[in-house]
Amino acid sequence: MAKFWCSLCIIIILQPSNLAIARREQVPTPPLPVLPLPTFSQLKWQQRELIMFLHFGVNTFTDSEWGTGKENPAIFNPAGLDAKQWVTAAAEAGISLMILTAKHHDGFCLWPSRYTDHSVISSPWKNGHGDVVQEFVSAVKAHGGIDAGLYLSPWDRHDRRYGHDLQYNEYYLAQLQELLSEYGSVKEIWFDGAKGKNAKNMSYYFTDWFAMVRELQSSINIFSDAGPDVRWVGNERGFAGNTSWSTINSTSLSIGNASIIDYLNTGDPKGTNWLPAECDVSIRKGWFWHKSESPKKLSELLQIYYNSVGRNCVMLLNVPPNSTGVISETDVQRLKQFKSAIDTIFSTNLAEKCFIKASSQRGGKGGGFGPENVLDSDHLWTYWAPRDDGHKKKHWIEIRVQNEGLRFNVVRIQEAIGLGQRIVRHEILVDGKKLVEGTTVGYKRLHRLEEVHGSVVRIIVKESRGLPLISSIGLHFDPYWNPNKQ
Ligand code: FUL
Repeated sequence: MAKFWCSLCIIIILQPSNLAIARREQVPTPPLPVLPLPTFSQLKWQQRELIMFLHFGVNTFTDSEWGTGKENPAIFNPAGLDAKQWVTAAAEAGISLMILTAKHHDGFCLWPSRYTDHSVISSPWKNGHGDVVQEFVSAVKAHGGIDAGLYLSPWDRHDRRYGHDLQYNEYYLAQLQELLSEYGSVKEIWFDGAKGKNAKNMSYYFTDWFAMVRELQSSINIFSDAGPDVRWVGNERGFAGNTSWSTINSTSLSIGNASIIDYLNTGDPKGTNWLPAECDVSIRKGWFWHKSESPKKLSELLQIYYNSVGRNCVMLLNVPPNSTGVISETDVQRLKQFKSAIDTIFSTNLAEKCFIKASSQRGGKGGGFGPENVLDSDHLWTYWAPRDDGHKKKHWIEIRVQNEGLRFNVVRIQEAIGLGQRIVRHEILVDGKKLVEGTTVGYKRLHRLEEVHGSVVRIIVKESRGLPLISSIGLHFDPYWNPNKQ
């Protein structure tokens, strides 16, 4: 009998915690990912949205774009070089990563490399004691919140080792080691596939280069036409494809191959590699500063933004320092306008004051995957997930305003890409009328429309890889957009 009472006591004591465990087992879990997934560094990169490119070197002083390699280092003398001013301009534009051309095709090195005299050492700037890369990384570090990236051109028109596979690859690797071990943390390295038609034959040992980069920098992203972390978008206008997958098959890619530009531009829903595209474009016509050029109009920059960031990519905007060594005031002003325009458009989300409803939700009400998640400030890890009912293909989410209607001309949709890029096709209906037939969404999709007045906006996912997971939705008004004037 004593045994019986004892067992009963134990059962009574254990029961509440058993219950708690049982209850916890009922909390809906996140769905399985759809592979491939981004790495931690690729996710960070994607969230930057805007990166600054800085083309600077001997071309800045010769009014040219591709130096011959025969430039006399004596021409390099940016008497007022002020890397802090570059960083301030970037910070004011909301940019968190800046990439400097440490060496362009002309072979002139902006740092005092041990392996060549064709560098700042032989220039009159600071009597040959200057180091632009050092000034750049120090300014970035001093500012805080901004990261440094470097561009090291594989094609080198100056160095005599170019064209001799072993010697040049060793030279290039030696320079990579200098740049990636002596200047602190580097978050992106740019391997440019460009090479002139009559350039010497040369095989680059990319496998060795990439392995060395990974060894020296733990959280770096490697850019080249073909990745391995970030791919080229296939043009220098800053435009991603209307369909834009972060996934692609790396085995179909190679560096400097003109026949793959369309594939690079759109990516591949069947791709087994996560390799998102970066859209490089210059604020001016040229990549280097030229006295005769001026920055693009605000409307052009905004169009590029919509076609890059708004198409699941990152915009890499080149802002070239001038021959004094600073970013020209015209460009600084244009960057400020650009930032202020983006803030004006996106700081108000008209959907926030609306009711939100969805076709279904994973785990039911209170399960953590409701449609209200698309209106919070997290654009990655809180999301709406529909119920997994196997056969049902069309999932939708709806924004509804009760009294006065909505007036907007931009729809923003974001997927929870941490669990894979999924949406293949979607539609947007306003008050029952179809206004958009779209394809991919990805990290961010922006649709610019003619001004819309309405009260019910429904986003229908027509096709997706697995369940669609939407992390954010915005309805915005862009006062700079005039569809009839573009
Ligand atoms: C190209 C280069 O040839 C241009 O000069 C510039 O650096 C651009 C970003 O990449 O391939």
